[in-house]
Amino acid sequence: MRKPIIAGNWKMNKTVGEALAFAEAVKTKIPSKDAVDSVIGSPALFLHGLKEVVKGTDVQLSAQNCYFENAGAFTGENSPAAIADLGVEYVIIGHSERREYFHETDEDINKKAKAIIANGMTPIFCCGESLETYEAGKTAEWIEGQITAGLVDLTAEQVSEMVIAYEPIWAIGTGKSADAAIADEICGVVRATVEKLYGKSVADKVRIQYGGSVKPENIAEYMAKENVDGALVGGASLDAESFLALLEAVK
Ligand code: G2H
Repeated sequence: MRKPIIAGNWKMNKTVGEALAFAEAVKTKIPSKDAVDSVIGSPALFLHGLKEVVKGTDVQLSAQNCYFENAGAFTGENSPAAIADLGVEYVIIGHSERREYFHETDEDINKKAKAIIANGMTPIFCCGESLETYEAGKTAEWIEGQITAGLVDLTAEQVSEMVIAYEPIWAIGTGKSADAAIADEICGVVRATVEKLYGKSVADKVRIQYGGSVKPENIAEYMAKENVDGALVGGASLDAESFLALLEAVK
């Protein structure tokens, strides 16, 4: 049995005050960690303060990116070692917005995955296809390519502990979600790719999220699918009541 994992991805939203107020509002209301992993994916700026607020509760934290070196002359970047030192559990990598606007490559994402794991955190590794690729019927080969390139040189054990998020780019923030059958099919492609690379026991263990316009009203349809173990949620994770409703729907 794979434990569900719901991760909010706040993207570049909120002020420190708003972030801390959100954490105060949800910290005692979230379901037990035994039932579901509840993760807030916050801008790096707020992680220190957030950790202070949620310490001792079942709220877990994620960064939305990091660099692949732990220290050095890399102006403006965030060190995975420093993020881990805060007690942060996850880092989102390879989100389509990072790939598109910040030109991140599969190779960069692979280096980040290794650095995150080396620092004892869990990567939430994103993959997903454009509308053009989807309409050309090339989604499966695209996803297989992103996963194969992104996981280079990772061990079976490391991959089995990872979270992989499938986010079709055409469903992100558009209000146009891929329906649950499509999400299940492509999350199945993710699992099959992991099986091809690492074997069945790793594929059975790795957790796969669907992301793209997930909200409290539709999350149950996705979670009912065999290959969907959780959700990476943007817009609907920004409001505390909505975040709690997402978690309530899956616990
Ligand atoms: C996809 C998702 C969160 P939203 O980017 O990663 O955002 O739920 O707003 O589509």
